[in-house]
Amino acid sequence: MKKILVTGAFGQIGSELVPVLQEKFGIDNVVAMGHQTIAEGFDGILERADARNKESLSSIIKKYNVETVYHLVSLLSVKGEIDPSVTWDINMNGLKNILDLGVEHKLKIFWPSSIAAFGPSTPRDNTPQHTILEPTTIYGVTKYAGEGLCRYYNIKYRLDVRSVRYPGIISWKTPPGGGTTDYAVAIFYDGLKTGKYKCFVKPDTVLPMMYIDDAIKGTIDLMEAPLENIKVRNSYNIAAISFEAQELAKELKKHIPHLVVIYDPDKRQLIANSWPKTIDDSEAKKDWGWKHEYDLAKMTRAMVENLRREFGIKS
Ligand code: VAH
Repeated sequence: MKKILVTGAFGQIGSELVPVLQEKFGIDNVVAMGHQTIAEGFDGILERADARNKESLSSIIKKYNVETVYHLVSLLSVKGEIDPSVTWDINMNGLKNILDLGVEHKLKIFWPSSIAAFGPSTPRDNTPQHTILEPTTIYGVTKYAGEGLCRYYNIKYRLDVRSVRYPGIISWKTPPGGGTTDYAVAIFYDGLKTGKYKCFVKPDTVLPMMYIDDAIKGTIDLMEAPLENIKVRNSYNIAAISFEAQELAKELKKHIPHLVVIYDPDKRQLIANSWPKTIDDSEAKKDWGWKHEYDLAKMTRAMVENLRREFGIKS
């Protein structure tokens, strides 16, 4: 059987996508590629490579007769601002390598964009699928540019590359990383471990969010949709739950009554202010049946239950 390659396999999305793909397609049919981050005790086919090295990618694709690639390698919004040239190199040259190899080997490719592709001039409520995209982070610029590159490769070479604009993803397997939306992960980690959390955005900050299980199911559903159903070739809007930071804190307090949240906005507030509050995902619903299952209460319950088990904390 031809194999699936997941690059960025040990990041927030990859750490949860790989086990689901292994379960669905068999552990011997999924190749997990990491670079600097490799999960200890990982069970499966493992390759270490830099997505900026096209030769390394090519040899992996040929070695395993890869047919499908989930290309997840990316520096996120906050870490991406440290050195924009490195962010452009990793996010864009890594993507172009995969697209070029996709044409060469007739691959089917998934690549995540983000609501970070939008900017302060984008309508922030019920953000349309087709609208103004003027991102103000280098991460957002690479997502906007990457969307254009994916659509170009589909038009020019008929490459079957598919994409969604992930909102903030809330998950528990990996600790909060370099993202602006990661306050919504850190509040669970710190809240459960210490009973306190210092939030880096204002209490009334609204951002579109999604529980990881919805993101993973939606990603695989998109990849399994019939080719003729895919009408959007830059990147589909998908949405689940939008809430204020203080609404999340209030929901979490139902599980941790003694939780104390202090709000101390920092420069990440400026990034959050540039992103939408709610997203119109009607085209994804119409074209390939996208729908989410986790609302705020169900997501909060799942995060608390999984992290209590992970940390060995009694309820
Ligand atoms: C970030 N978690 O905060 C990412 C995401 C929509 C934001 O792309 O940078």
